Amino acid sequence: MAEHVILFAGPMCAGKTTAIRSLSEIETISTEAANTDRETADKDTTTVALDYGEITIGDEDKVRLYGLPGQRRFDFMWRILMERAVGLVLLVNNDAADPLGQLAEFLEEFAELHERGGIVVGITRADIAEGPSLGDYAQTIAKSTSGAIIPVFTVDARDGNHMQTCLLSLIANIESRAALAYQQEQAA
Ligand SMILES: Nc1nc2c(ncn2[C@@H]2O[C@H](COP(=O)(O)OP(=O)(O)O)[C@@H](O)[C@H]2O)c(=O)[nH]1
Ligand SMILES: [Mg+2]
Repeated sequence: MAEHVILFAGPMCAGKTTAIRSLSEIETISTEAANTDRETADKDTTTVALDYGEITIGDEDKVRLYGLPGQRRFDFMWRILMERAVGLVLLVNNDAADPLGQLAEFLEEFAELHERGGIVVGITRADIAEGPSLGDYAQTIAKSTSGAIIPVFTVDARDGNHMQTCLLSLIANIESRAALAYQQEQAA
């Protein structure tokens, strides 16, 4: 049985906790604490530690889903989990103050994962906020990365089907890279 660790990252309110809840087959574990950063987000609680859930793909592949804290002051946790991760679902809320800037920042922060694994971008809260177009997001991705294939979708983090599409496209990407690497190794 193959196991994958997939991370969920993105700004506060991007829908990380919600997405993991929508996907997980087990009761998710979320560590929330009082939000002390009301200027950035007017929420009562915010994720300071981790969200955790699990989903099985097919009958074999167990996927461990970890939601990372959105605030940079917790970014030591990003690094610890990044070492174990094969892929990243990067969620950006369309109603963030500067969603394209946030996207570029997160892509830079997780650059190691484009090279080693895969990234998929999900744009959330597009139903409630008029923000940049998918084309704008795709352009930011093209500018921020060199030649990485990073799909971008509009998703609703509350919708399990949307999130499964997102996750499956990421896993397909990861597996095709692994297959390619294997072929190259055999040919060498
Ligand atoms: N309308 C709408 N609400 C969403 C969407 N995605 C997430 N939300 C809501 O946005 C809020 C913030 O989500 P949360 O998962 O707490 O964000 P986190 O800070 O990234 O963990 C919650 O109330 C979600 O229900 C979306 O696509 N559309
Ligand atoms: Mg959260």
